[in-house]
Amino acid sequence: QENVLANPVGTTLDRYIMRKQSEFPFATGELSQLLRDIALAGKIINREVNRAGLIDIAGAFGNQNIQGEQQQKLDVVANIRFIRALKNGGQACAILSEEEDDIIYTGNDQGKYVVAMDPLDGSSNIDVNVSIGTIFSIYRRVTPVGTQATREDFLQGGRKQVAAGYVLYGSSTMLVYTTGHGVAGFTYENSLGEFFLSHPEIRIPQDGATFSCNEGYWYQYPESIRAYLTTCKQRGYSGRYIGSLVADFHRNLFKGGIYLYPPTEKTPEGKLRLLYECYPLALLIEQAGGQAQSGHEAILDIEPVYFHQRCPIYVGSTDMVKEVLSLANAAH
Ligand code: AHM
Ligand code: MG
Repeated sequence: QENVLANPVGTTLDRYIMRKQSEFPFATGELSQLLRDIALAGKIINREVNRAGLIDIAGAFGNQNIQGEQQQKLDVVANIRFIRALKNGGQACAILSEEEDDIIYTGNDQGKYVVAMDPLDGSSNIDVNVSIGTIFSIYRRVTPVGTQATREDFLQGGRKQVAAGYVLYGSSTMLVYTTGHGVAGFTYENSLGEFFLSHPEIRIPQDGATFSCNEGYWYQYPESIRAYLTTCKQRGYSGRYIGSLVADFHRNLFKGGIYLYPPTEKTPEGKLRLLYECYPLALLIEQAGGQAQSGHEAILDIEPVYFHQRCPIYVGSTDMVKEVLSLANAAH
């Protein structure tokens, strides 16, 4: 494990990605390049997020006024920026976004990868200066290089992800990602415009004392979930719910805890989307030593059927996820 403090200059994300790539002598560097493109998209979205409060001030965006984009909502802007970065990068042949119904073609049919993403998650927090995030999930395409990507490329299933991660726009901006060999976290240094390795090998505590869910739905939750939450309260656990998935997930990843979005009467499949919310976070949590379950199976084992599919999710510290599942199973 790298001693970050011993190296005052620090390891930039670019250098880290390059060093990791050299561990795979047969790798062509295309995935590395794609990860760098995603980091660039993160920086660009970070800039937009940082000046979100200025959005209604005439002239604040200078030249961009003529593009008219300053009138758009920030999640739409993030979607545009992200797609543009991947188009310019050339490694992704197609994108699936929460913001759009169908596949977005980048025009790079030679690209070997497809990316599913939620460009700006936490819509209820965007306008009120509360942490929000970008989530991404990467697959190697199954269709031949040089042809147009198809649904199959995106519907491979969570275990086929070759990389996944998120950018959290919080008190600091952080990028956290995995390529299936552990989880690393990088913190953005604004004045240098670089992500620096700050958390080389992230492991989630085995157990925790924090639960994160929207308790406003209490009377819609299944009995077994209410029983679990009651147990948490009897033990004096903390309730923490930001309402931004990335931020809630990130806190629990570092401190231990569980995030729950159970089925409710109104949303029997839960609310969160399988392809660009649940799969990527499930890969991250498994790589960090935690668990992500739907109530019936591991999230990564869920068969994907359609793009904007939803699923219930219980994700976080292994012991907590196991306990909620044992109560749910006992109820059946
Ligand atoms: P969004 O994609 O419209 O932003 O919805 C996803 C968000 C998550 O970030 C968050 O965890 C959840 O929805 C909150 O939902 P609720 O308001 O029902 O608790
Ligand atoms: Mg979302």
